[in-house]
Amino acid sequence: MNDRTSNDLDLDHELLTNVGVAPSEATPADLMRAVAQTPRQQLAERWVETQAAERAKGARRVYYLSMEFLIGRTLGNALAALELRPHAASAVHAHAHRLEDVEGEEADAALGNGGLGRLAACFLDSMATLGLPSFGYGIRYEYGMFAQDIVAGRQVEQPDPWLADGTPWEFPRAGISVPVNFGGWVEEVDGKPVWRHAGQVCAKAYDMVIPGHGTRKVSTLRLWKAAAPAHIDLHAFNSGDYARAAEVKNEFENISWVLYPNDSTPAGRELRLRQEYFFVAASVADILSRHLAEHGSLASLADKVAIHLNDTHPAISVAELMRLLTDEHGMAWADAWAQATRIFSYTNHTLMPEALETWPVALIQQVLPRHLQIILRINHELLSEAGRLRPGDDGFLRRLSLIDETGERRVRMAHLSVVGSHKVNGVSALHSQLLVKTIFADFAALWPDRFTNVTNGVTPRRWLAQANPGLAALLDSTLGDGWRLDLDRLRELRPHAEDPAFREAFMAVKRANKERLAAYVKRELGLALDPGSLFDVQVKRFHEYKRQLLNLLHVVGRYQAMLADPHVDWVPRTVIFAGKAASSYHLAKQIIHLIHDVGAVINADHRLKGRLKVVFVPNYGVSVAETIMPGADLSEQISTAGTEASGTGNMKLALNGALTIGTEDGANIEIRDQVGADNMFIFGHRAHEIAALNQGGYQPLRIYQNHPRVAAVLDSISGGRFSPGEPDRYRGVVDALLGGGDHYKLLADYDDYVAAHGRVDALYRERDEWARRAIANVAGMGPFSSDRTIREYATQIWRVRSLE
Ligand code: 26V
Repeated sequence: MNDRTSNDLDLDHELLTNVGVAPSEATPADLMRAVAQTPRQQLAERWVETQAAERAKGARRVYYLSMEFLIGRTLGNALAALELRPHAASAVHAHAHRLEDVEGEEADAALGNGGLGRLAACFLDSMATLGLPSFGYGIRYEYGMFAQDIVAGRQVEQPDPWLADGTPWEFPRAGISVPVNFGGWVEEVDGKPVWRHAGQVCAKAYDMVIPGHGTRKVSTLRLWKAAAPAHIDLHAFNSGDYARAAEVKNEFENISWVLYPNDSTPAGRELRLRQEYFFVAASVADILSRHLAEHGSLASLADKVAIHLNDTHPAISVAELMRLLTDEHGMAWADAWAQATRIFSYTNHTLMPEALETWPVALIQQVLPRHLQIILRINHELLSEAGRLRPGDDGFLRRLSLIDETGERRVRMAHLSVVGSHKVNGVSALHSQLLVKTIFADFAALWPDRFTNVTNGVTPRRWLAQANPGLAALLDSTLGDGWRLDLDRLRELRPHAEDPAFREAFMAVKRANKERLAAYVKRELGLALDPGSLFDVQVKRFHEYKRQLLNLLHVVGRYQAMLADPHVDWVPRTVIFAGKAASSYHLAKQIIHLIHDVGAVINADHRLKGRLKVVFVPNYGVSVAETIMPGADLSEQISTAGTEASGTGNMKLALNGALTIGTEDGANIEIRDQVGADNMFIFGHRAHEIAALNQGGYQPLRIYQNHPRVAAVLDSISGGRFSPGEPDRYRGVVDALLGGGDHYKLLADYDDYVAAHGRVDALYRERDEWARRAIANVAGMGPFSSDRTIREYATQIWRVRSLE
């Protein structure tokens, strides 16, 4: 079927009629808006068509509930999906601009913190591409992830007003507005509970159409904006009290103002709980009204609806669905529960105990009194079932309970999610094994079949085709273009690794990408990089468990070794860091500062002859990642074994031809199984060995005392070698290792890590051999397409099928 609109972009017309500027005066930002109009119109048509087809077939749909969607920019992806890119490029050329520059005018939609949010965005791309009837539901934050400035080596957070100039990509659904209630109390009326709420806010729907690639099918990302109910501030306005009217309006609208940037400790704030319930209530109501419109009765709900909980943030939807089915629609509790547990499924994204979400019972009582009653009833039934299985085992019941009774009583959202779901999955093989051995061991004893694994993946459209056009073109000319929709085709690269001409072409692409990255760094930081040096890259959120500090210890150790032996033929290295630290995470911010201080000393030391450089690329996000990933030679995936649930940056880097230096953690293990252990640099203690260290009195001070090289590195940092103006600046950082017990075992893995870097250097000297192994990495990445991941969810968990 052909689009009604022509594929040739009439930019002058769009500029005049949609943007409202004279074509001769259009800025690149104007051009961005003008170019967006054609894909926007085509997406609108495809959306209408997709909805009609799904409705006509009475399709079962999956609803992906997530507080975060880290979308990044949309224009490039939309043009590619709609096959409009050549048309757009020539139209922009006619205006004497480059399409890449015009694309660069779009603000990132950074509605997420990191891995979890980006995974949700990759999943939408795959759901659309596979033609799965699907909706993502989330919050239309006015302000996304904070922008990171670096001032004198320190992180400074700036607001991210990504909607300030509007976005061409949203479709406000004026007719879709859902009232959401808060607070108040519960009354019994004729023996039935009635929630007398104290406040109400309106959820207004804004859709983003998610294009599928190689299909006309699209998916929908429906984001909710909080608004005051229309009646509310009329009185203040009428009486001319605008300040009071604005205040009232703000009290309602603040719910969707800002993404919680806290990736270090769960934000136990009331506003956060309100955000969670706000988007859950609007989404579940929307799902039920669509179901009733299409099928007329709720009896078939579980046959037509799958709801996925992306982490525990939407867990309150279990209680909300029960409330709607029983209180509002009069369904019997047991029938409603049978439906709910067929409908929900849940993904856990971290084992770290401090990251597991709990809410004080008293707060839920205050904000959601009816939901608390429902949670307590679910708990009662859970504990009865468990008590029948293990009579008298109070420890078992206490550990399973939805309520943590130690100290202030709190609701365990992970437990609510497990109890309400028919499937619970981890995000890599190791992570899923550890889940049933640790935090969910008791639930696994109760319901062993509920637990499963679905290893993460990334979309090859954004992370290869779009981010790395050079490699994409080489793959197209070598394998054809089928890899975009069938990443397993990359396997066919293996024989080409033995072809010298292919290796040359591959390395030329890598070189060009390194030059592009170097040019970006030059523009942003004024720092010149040597594209001939080994680009050693660690990009991710800053967390102690991810061990950016271990990387930096290696850098300092190498610096000392180079000064001790300047005549050795050192392999030139550029060590690149990027990532944000949660604003309240002091130690993580200190490490960012230390990276800058170490960089300032090393980059200015002429004795090194430019053979070591340290760079911190500010404001890491989706668009910055698209520039960094293709330019990396070495991918640092060095978390303490057993701590990184999966990682997805590891996949993006390997897919772009970087070799991994990494621990046996998360998906690194499965990547190794696919690309081959010879093509990776694995080091460090394994998860069970780390567990043993934790049991057996690990003593980092011993390592310090017995390893002069470790001591020299730590002493130089704590002694002020990199902060001469404030010699004590990094005492605390080093104390966390030596005095604080080195929780993440940096010192235990240091020697093996340095040895692995020695193997990296040796291989980098053999350019041809490096090329072979880099190609082997790309060739092995087929299984890490999010298309594979989504197929597994669709068949094993959601039981949804493509309409085609
Ligand atoms: C982690 C931690 C770690 C310790 C301190 C407190 C804290 C708070 C939040 C988090 C992140 C939790 C959720 C998350 O983003 N997990 C990430 O999900 C990705 C997608 O599945 C996965 O690739 C990452 O390994 C995982 O960290």
